[in-house]
Amino acid sequence: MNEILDAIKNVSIKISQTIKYADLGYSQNQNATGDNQLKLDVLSDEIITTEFSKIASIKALVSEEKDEVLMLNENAKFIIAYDPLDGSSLVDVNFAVGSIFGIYENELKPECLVAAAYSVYGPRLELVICEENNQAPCLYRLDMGDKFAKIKELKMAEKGKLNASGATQKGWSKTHASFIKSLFDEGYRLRYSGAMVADLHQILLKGGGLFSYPATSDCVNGKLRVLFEVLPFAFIYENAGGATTDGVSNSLLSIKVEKTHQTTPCFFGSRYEIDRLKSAYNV
Ligand code: AHM
Ligand code: MG
Repeated sequence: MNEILDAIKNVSIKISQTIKYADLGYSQNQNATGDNQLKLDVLSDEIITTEFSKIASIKALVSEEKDEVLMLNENAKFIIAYDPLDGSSLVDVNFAVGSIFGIYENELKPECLVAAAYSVYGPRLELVICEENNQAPCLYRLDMGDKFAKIKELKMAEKGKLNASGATQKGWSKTHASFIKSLFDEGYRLRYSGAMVADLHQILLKGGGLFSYPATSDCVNGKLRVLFEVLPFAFIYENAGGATTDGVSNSLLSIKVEKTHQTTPCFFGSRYEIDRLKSAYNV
């Protein structure tokens, strides 16, 4: 596992350098869910594939930017599912973006998730790692010597003040729209950049609030991907004392994974907001 976490540190530094200095623009390809792949998405995916291919304990890689599972070592135990560059369309406006990693043992299902991490490419390079279940995630920051220094353990408060509500409002259900309005009526402040990593990082570091990406009339299963985006963050939030749901079940970590690029409605937050959302959604 340490080898994998070291590799995540290395690729985060390399991707951060690539974002700073590489040429921007669209590549000719589309990924499995039909998005235009930015060159930076492809470069980031290549950086991660190259680095992880050196590690004997990794069985396979599953990437948001690859249509198929990439088998590395048939008899090894870890499968890594990752989004190499989440929020990549925001690089051209110089917003913070990130990479997300879920480390699964033997099978791609939530019960097999053994660690999760994400890096944030913002004014600083930060990394959050949750090394195992029932352990608080830890915040690291790149120091002047290009080493990740441990900053602190992350614990969420019971209730926050931020409300990050994603997706096109005209496609929201009445239930969702009135719930989000009720949070604003209660005094919550809007914070939404459009990069999941940056938005969830803000809520986690500020102690609490709600991030939502609901089902909409045109995307009934939401937009965010279960294996690469949703489960790693659910693991981190719940281990930080927060809570999650898909609007139907008690936790995002009880989702049944049926296909690699599956999406789901998702809600992450501190306990108070998720409890309120569950009662609004009749969970
Ligand atoms: P991406 O993986 O193609 O970058 O898409 C995922 C991003 C998330 O980072 C973000 O939360 C969401 O898409 C924003 O979508 P919207 O603009 O519909 O709110
Ligand atoms: Mg993404």
